Amino acid sequence: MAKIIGNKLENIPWQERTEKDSMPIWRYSKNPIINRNAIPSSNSIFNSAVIPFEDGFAGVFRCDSKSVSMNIYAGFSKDGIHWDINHDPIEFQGENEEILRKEYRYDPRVCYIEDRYYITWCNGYHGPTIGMGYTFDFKTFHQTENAFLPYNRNGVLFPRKIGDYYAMLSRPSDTGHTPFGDIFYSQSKDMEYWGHHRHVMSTVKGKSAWQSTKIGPGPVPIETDEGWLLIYHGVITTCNGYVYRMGCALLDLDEPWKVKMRSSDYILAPYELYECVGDVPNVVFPCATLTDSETGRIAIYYGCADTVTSLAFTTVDELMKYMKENPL
Ligand code: BMA
Repeated sequence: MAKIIGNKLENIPWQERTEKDSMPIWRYSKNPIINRNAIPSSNSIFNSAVIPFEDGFAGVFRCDSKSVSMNIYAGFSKDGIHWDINHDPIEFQGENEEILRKEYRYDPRVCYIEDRYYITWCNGYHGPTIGMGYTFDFKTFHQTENAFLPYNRNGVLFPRKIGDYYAMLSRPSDTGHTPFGDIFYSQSKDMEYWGHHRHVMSTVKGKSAWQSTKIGPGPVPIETDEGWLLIYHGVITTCNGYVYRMGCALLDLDEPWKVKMRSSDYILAPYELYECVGDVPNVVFPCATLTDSETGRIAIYYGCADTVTSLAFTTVDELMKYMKENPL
């Protein structure tokens, strides 16, 4: 039995699996938990990140507006299911006007490291790159330098230093809808300059075609005594466009660019109507998890069809067993 290394979270949102649920991940019965019009200006709210905060939860949400511009908004919840999202986007403070200039912001991740909540997102700076900032209270937000040159998406921090370095996964890309993409690992002494890049994993043709076009890291990796559990998205190109599914892998604890296990079968795919129908059909896109080290429970937050936000559940044992039974 693998153990999650981390905090207990007694109030983790949770629902037991039912007899109907045959996959390693099962959906919350009242999905979606956030509808497209949850704030007055929004066209869609999806691909968003949550984290334990005070006696409840906080989050950073991707809300695309009715003019279809992409921005990120703070939100709060007592139970992780019902959310109050601010009606105004996050305004960052910072040293550098050049960096604060906003083109677009989307697909945020939130990671608590040492004393603060770091936010990474896909940031428009002459094309997409990884924007970075932090907050202590989800009220005042500070923006720091972009982590990489354009073009890059899906910057996901590890929740602690590994060796002497802070660590981040990302997926180098292009300016458009990127028909390629592998996951890479980068290291930093100071959270500003990133280097010592390592390749982590590639797409798979043939045998595991759901991840044949591109793959990208999803939520902040979950530390276990057997390795870092990584939930990621995998994409195939079909005659009707891209289809986004979810997979999982186990990365080495000390050298996370080394993949110890990876499942050949996906762990979640667009089956339900709210995952198949929306602004971009057939997309499930995970950006955050909550975990409870006591029970091994994992709650996954994921965007559906680029329109709404949903919740699904699993445990560390389910995912480990699935990877062992369906190895790549
Ligand atoms: C990716 C990103 C995601 C989105 C996905 C499917 O390139 O833009 O935000 O969910 O495409 O449209």
